Amino acid sequence: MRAQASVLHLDLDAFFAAVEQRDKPSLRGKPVVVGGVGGRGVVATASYEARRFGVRSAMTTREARSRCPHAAFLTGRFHAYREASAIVMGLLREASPLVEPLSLDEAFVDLAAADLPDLEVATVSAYAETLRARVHEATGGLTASVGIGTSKFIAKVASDLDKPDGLVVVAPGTERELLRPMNVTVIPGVGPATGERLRRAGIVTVADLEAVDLDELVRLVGKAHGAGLHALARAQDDRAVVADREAKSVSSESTFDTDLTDRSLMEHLLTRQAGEVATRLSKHGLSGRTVTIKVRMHDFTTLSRSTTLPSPTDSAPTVARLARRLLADLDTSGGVRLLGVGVSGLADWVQEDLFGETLGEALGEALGEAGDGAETAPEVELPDLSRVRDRSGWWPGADVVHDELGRGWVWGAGRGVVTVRFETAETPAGPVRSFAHDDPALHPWQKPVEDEPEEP
Ligand code: TTP
Ligand code: MG
Repeated sequence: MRAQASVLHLDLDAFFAAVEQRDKPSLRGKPVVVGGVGGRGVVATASYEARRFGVRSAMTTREARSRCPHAAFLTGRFHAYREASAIVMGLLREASPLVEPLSLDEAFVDLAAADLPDLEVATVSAYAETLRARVHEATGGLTASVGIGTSKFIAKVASDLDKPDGLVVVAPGTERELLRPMNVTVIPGVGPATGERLRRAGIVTVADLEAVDLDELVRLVGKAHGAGLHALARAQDDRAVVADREAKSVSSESTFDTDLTDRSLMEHLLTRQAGEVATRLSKHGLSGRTVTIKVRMHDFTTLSRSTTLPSPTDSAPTVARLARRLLADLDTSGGVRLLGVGVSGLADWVQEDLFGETLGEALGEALGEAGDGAETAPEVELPDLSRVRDRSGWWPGADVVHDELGRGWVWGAGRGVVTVRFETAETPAGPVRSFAHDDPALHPWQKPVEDEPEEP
């Protein structure tokens, strides 16, 4: 714990839903649910208007529909979320060289490394308000909640206290007071299982937890966990803000605004991504031992699978082969919305020349294949991804463009008819028109593909 409140945590409000409301003026101020809209889909997030009806992240879309039938149910547009995220992270990096992103919409910022005259509560508060205003302006209207405190733990707790569009600075010395009445689940690492174990022992609040001595805690939740809980219950947290976590891995991923089901296409995409990753690795003179794939399913569950090699590689065929092997173990029959390949466990050297053959053999064994090292990409024609649509062809929320009427989004589709609302972030709420689903004047609109940012 620091002497001054110099750790800032920023988290965008109802992130995906807020981006949708920004880009779809008719939905501003209305309940919006983003997630898998199919029969087995789950909610990724809901606007605060929808949360009033009890809609929550990870709830089934079916349940969300029954709680808030009049909400707009939209499938995600990840290109727009990534773009907004990049703008926000860029602003934070201007504020301080020490920025640690945790996900697309949240990050820690070390204000001790920022250019501030001092770290008094008044100074950091004013700074945070400026930052929030900048985020609002640069993203075209997204709001962020910010917490500031003497540690990561406190900053993160604080950013949640006055959500949405809030700022809470926890003055040094008031941390324990703040935590005491809170439920133990506020502590990082206390999930439902640990929370339940503690509850059975009569420990519900942080104050209850504080009263338990270390030995007893270790008995309750185990040694590693017990020590951590004992410290965090007393607001003791010395974790540093670590910048440039993305430098610890190199990855490439693509999101498809619709579900991919063709296995050979997925393999082809992984192979291509492996090639990109390998190129970047060798460009920077890096290699890595762990190959990871990331797969987001049709219902927004995201899985990752990884495998570790005996020695580092920067070889495209090797990464590709491992990636495809990892995919082979996953059931993707429901459809896939995102695929990615990453290499981590980086070293600044490659062993290939000296041990190339040995490595090839080791790999072959690891893969249960002959270690001949020869690699051929599967023979598939790569379709134009802008043409890959789901079964109905048009999914709710998708960006479209009409030859005469311009840009809009799919409001609904079915029975051969697609209904579009013609509006964008820059227009007022626009008119609604329906078309035959194969109307030649109506096209999917996609942002031109850019280089994917590297993943933390
Ligand atoms: P969160 O920051 O947890 O949620 P949020 O920004 O929607 O709402 P708030 O912070 O105001 O409470 O997550 C950020 C985004 O991550 C969210 O908009 C959607 C996505 N997400 C999922 O896809 N699945 C999930 O289960 C969660 C929690 C989030
Ligand atoms: Mg958020």
